[in-house]
Amino acid sequence: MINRRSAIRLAGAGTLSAVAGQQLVARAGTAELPQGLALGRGGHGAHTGAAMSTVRPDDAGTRPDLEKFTLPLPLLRTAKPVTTRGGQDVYLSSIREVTAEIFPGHRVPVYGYFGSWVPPVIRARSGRRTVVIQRNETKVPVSVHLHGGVNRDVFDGQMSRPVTPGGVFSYVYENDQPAAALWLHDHTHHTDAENVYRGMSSPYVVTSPEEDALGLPSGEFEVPLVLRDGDFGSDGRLVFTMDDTEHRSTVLVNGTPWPRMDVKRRKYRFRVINSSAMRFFVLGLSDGTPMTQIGSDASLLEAPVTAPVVVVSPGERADLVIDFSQWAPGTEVDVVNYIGPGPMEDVGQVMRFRVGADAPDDSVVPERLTTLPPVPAATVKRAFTLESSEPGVTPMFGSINGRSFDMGRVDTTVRFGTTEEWTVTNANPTVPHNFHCHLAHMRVVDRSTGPAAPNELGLKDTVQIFPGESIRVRLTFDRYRGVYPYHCHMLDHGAMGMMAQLKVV
Ligand SMILES: [Cu+2]
Repeated sequence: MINRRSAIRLAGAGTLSAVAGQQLVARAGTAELPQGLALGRGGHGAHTGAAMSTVRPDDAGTRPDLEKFTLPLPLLRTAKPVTTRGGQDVYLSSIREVTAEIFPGHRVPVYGYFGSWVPPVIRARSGRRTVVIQRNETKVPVSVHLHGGVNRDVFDGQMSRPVTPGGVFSYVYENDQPAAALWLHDHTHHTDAENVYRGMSSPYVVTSPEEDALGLPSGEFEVPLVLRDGDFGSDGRLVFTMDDTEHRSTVLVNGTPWPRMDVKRRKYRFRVINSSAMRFFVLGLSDGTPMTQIGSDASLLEAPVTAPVVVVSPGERADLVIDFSQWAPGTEVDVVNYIGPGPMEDVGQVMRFRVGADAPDDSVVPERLTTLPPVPAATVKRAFTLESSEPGVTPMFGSINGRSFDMGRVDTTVRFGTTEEWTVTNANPTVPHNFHCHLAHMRVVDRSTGPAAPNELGLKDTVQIFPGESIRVRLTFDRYRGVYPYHCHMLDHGAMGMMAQLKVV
């Protein structure tokens, strides 16, 4: 059994092979699939393996030739509100089918928030309301979830509240939560895994005066890095095959395969968002230099954590500071990934930094970043077991406590104001999962394999659970009443049924 600890140990040694990666992140997947955009698909009813089966086209995995680290990293622009009056910032986003030149010379169909494959970042302010008017200009139903956001269920972008083609919905986000990098992505019932894969994804950053006062790298030196993988055909189009983790072997950052970024010799802050549907990244720098992690999912850490590897599962974020003044001008430093599946010459490479000239740097990383409330005592205990089909087993399925997702069913009723302790177990022998809860942030108590890692002591909304492992988390439900989902954030697993709903009453 490969557990988290051994994965990290292997990763630290740089020896985690594709074979071990395959054991860790397993694959499956056969049967029919609409090629290109999943337009007019539908007809999917129950979450059964048969309904989700797909077949991979013959030319999948034959992506156009590309020399790694030649394309420049796109720097994400900041979204402009259409109005800032009335104490709120209002943004207008069209969700569209657009074309993108992911591989040079090949324009291919994708989806885009703000009508773009590389959409801008919404920058919200803690305590100030944001309204995002999403216009669905695609031919499929959509639902936009603010991952990590604490919002009323009507604005939570859930499966049961789709915006139909041609429809418009105004999502209201109070941002009554700490500074952190959140993530807007599709959450439509049954099709979210494919919709996100095809581009319905964009970063959403909450800032605060308290964070500003820390003096962290900012402005052009604070850079969102949205990571993901993809499987591409010979014409450069994205190929989606349900639950196929093995073949999504092209690594993209900000929508660009294996990009290069020219950096100055100073500190940068990188907001890493793992927007992959299925891929875990075990990130490091090519020469083993440690990175400084200052935040994770939904808050800063109380104190920075310095480590040579950072693990980010789908939906998780890592707020990192790298000081490039420790390398000579002209040095090339790569971000590498120590874990499969897929060929390590591809999935082991993420992006390259090319260190340039000196630049003034008055930024700091304080030893004390924030103060979090103590982990509360719990009065209710629950246990959840996550399980999916093992690789190659059909029909494919996903379940929580033995039940596949049913949108009409409330699985867990929670009393408003209560703190609960949940023990979440991954029952699979080889397949990793993670666990994401809407509405309430999690505090990690410990794991069956040992204490919580220092970088998971902040406010979490997504936690890794390796095969055979359990994690204990506490959640306080004192913000809103209503119905919210909790699920594995390996999106294909969620779409296969590893999802359930709680109701706060
Ligand atoms: Cu899973």
